[in-house]
Amino acid sequence: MMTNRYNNQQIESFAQAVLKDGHCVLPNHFSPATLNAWREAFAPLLEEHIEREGKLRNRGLNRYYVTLPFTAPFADPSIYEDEDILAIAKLLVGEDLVMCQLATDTPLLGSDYQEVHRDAPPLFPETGMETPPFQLAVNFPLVDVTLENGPFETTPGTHMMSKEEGLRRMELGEIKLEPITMQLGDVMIRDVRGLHRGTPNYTQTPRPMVVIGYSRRWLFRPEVSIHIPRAALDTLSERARYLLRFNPIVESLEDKPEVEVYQSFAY
Ligand SMILES: O=C(O)CCC(=O)C(=O)O
Repeated sequence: MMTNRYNNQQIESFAQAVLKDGHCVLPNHFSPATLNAWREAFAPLLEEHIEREGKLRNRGLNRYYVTLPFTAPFADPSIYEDEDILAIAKLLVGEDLVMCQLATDTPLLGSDYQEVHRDAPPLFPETGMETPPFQLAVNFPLVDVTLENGPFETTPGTHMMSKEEGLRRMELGEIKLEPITMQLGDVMIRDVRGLHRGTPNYTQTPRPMVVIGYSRRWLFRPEVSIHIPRAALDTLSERARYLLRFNPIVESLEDKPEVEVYQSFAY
């Protein structure tokens, strides 16, 4: 039985931090043993990915976006149905939220600074105005993230301004990129509109960062989806089936696109 670590007031203040700054971090939230098992299972997936489509280099040199298969160890309700994370996410993107993405971002030795970007366009670009949140990334690393192995860098408050305005204020020095170092087990919840970038990994060890996407029920991002094996459906909780309700059901996880669909990622 999954339980909350945080009380309502604490949940509310995490949600408030995301609304104000664009992100919050839940320290030591997931079990390192679980994440170590993910890291081991992920290593061959990364290798296959690099062999298959490494030449596309769409995330920058030596940096890869890899979708995780919805199977063990990654199809883990203790992670994607975490009570605290769902409670915070519901305050931000609604009680009827959906889970729409299960993937990883991994810089390796030889990676570089990315262009500063957001992960979603504004809903109403012609107004120049931002809205309440509609898409969240729940990020957690599969190793400790230090200043040496490519910390994610983000900027407070830029999710509520246009990209142009955010870049202008960065240029003026009013807003600065902040590296987010993390321990294995820490979880970041962020509004994907915040201006951010990946940074170089100067070490020999890959730095996988998982991304679970939760969004408003009406948002469709054709770039991402989770293929749910039909045989797994009966094993899911009612809540999991609800969270995953708009994802494609497949007969086999082998029936997947030749290359990652999510190639164009920066807005
Ligand atoms: O992995 C990271 O630290 C950031 C990657 C990123 O922002 C992206 O590829 O969109």
